[in-house]
Amino acid sequence: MKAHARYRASWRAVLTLLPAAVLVVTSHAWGPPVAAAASAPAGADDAYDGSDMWLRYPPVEDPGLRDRYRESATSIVVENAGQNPVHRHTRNLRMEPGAREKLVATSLEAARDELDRGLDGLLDRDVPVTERPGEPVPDGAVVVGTPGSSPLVRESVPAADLAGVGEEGYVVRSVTRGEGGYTVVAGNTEVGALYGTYAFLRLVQTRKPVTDLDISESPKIRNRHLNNWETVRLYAGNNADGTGGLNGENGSVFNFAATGPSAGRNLPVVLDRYIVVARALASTGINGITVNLVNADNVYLTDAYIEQEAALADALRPYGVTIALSINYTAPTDPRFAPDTLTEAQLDPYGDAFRGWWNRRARTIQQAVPDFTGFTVKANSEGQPGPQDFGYDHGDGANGIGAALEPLGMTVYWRTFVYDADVDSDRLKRAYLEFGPIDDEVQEDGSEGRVAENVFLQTKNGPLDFQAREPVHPMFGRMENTNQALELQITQEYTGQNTMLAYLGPMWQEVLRTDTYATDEDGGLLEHRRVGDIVDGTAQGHPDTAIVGVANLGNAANLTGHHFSQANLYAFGRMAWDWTQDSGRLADDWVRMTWSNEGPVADTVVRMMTGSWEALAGYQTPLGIGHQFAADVHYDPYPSQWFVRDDWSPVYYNRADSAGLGYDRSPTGSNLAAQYFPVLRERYSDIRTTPEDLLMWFHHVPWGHRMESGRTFWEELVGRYQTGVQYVTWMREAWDSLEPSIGARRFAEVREKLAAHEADARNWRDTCVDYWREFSGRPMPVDQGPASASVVVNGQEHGGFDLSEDSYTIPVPAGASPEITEVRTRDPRARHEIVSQAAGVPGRAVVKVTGTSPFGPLVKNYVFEMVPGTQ
Ligand code: BDP
Repeated sequence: MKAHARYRASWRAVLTLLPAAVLVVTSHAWGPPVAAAASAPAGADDAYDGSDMWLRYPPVEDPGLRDRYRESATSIVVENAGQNPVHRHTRNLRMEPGAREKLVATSLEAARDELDRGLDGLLDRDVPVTERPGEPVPDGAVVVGTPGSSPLVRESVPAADLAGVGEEGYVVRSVTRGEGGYTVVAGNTEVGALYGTYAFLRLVQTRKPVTDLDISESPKIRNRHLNNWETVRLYAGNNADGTGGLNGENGSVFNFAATGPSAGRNLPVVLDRYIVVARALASTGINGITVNLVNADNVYLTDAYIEQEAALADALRPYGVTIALSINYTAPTDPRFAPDTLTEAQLDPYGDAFRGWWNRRARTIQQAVPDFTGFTVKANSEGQPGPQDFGYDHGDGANGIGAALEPLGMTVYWRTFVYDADVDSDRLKRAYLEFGPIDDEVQEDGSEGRVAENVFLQTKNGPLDFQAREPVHPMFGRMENTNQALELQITQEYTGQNTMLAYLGPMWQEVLRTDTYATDEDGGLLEHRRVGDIVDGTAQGHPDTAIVGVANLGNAANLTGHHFSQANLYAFGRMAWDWTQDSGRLADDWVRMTWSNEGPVADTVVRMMTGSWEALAGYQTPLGIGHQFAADVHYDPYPSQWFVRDDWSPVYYNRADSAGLGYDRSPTGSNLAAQYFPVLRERYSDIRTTPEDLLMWFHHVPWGHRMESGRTFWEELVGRYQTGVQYVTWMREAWDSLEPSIGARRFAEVREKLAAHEADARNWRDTCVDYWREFSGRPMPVDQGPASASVVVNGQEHGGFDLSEDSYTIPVPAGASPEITEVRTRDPRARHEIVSQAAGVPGRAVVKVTGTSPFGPLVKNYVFEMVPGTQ
């Protein structure tokens, strides 16, 4: 017992070292940006480019803490690591010349190598790896395996304990033995053990205790997938404009057809970055990826490409990541498959020809990729062909392909992103109007719902299209008889692309925790009915479950374009595993793994992240106004634009007129509200009960409408734009304060982005507010908001400032002093600092006011031009 007691005692010491910030992400009194820490962390590597994502493993800085970790990780024991080689189709699978990464043959090898790399780095010493530790296992060993691979695991973790964590779960446990002890990381499968390994490493990466562990984890959702849109909406390509194209590559993370200097870098050659991606996905529990764009090119179904896909699948397989493909509904007519092609007349989803063709193609794929997941289908959407072109509906089409895949154990992910203008004048109602009746349909056997068991309907979180904030899609919970997959967008198409720092964890948390108020057949409220409960199957008892993220991976050095976009991939993966996790906690983990474990530094970066999405929603699309983006590119504002079709146009969504702003979807308007369950239906139908953040999704809000703050809608609206920008100013300044603690390259890259971010946020504010003003006819609100202040010069108070302005003029009488003698903040909690006084008249003074908003700190830098004049 002695040694173990010693561990415990030392851990008490560790705990006192751990900053309380680990747990208090949301409960801060917002302070000024922290003063830079005295010593740069070991991770502050000036040349580092972000290419290891959150799996970099720089040494634990504190020597005392490092020593204690060393005692808890003296050696790595993975018995029979090579025992179960995963399937490998590609004989000549090989890494690129000069690769840093390497191919492994089993998931236990992946686990062993990750532990080796991770502990060597974190503990700053060579931690020995052994297959056969001898008896007894050394104190401090970390033992990884399954009951099948490892007698030690079998001895250490009772079968009943492991039984509870299922196929992909894990147990991480400290085993006390005599005076010492060791740690066991166990899964029922090798992939489960791999997930447990990452969980163990994460404890060290985030400086948590690793003694007295007793962790049991299993995923809440079975299929945790990415959709890879290759080069579309990709902001992580490695050339200057972010779209790729450098060195013959097209910007995509995976090379199938690179040319020129990169011609030798196509699959089956495996690039380092694929393995980094595989490790990163496994570290969060993502277990599948649809390789190609939803607007699918049939080339991915050709034999030559299948060979390449098989190579990719081979490389990813040890990491528990399977592949799938997006398909085009009319692929059978493509001459590239000659002589095995169909005519259009044969595209009857009930016909043997159609089903047979898809079955043959899928079987061909399965021969090369035995764990191939299935197909993602975008049909009758945005110009893609589908069953409706041939007289059938979505249910017929989905079931036709489903039937072809069923004997192969594969699944169809049929997307519900459809908005046929003939269905309803309100785009947001269309998907449910098309899919709802298919779900309600009574079948010959008396059951309800036509969609087959091996088909998921894959639905975006909101009814429009990945806006920064939307109400949840009304289909969640209302498709009782159909498997539903939730689709989230990780790539930041509408959330700042690769310029704006926007951490989307809080948005997904809001979505997943939204109460749908779903009811049972008798109208009683379901016990579990949040969106997450629907998606994980507990609400309505669906056995198969799925969540899908549209990925942000490209060929940029840091893989995601903006360094902080890595956090979105990370948070998606962790939430896909367990959607109840707190987004602030996940941000904290990611920051510690990626940037720094110094308390104040980590804390500042976490604070920058946690409010960033709410700020973005504020300066882009506040109070529930949807889609004000310039057509197509979806980055800049263009509220006055009418573009090709109504439902792609900002004016269609904003409905600006002299009465007010917003789209009436209450019973007096399109009545989208009626598509929700009764409680939400009522709530959204009434402007007085609609949450303000969703106000303009459901109502045409009068300019003078009284808001909760007491302000008019117009004042509140302008205030939202302003506080959004003020948060970005705070973020930019907070980042500047971290310079001594962050490696030079990444620091500079983020700084440059934050400068552009602030300028673009201002552009959003000014473009939108100027346009709305034409309709509201109301004066600009002055001196409102948490960062409002007035100043006293020469005994006179000057206020009435429009917070959208950059500078203000103060007249100073001849002979009087231009000195600011007092600053009066409107909000008593706000702090101020006179940054500089005017040296004379004319002259310039600067006052910084730091205020507080519900989502974080705000900074307004008032620039005063002192000019000659009378007061
Ligand atoms: C929209 C994108 C478009 C995608 C579409 C989709 O602008 O490029 O193809 O979603 O989800 O957001 O299919």
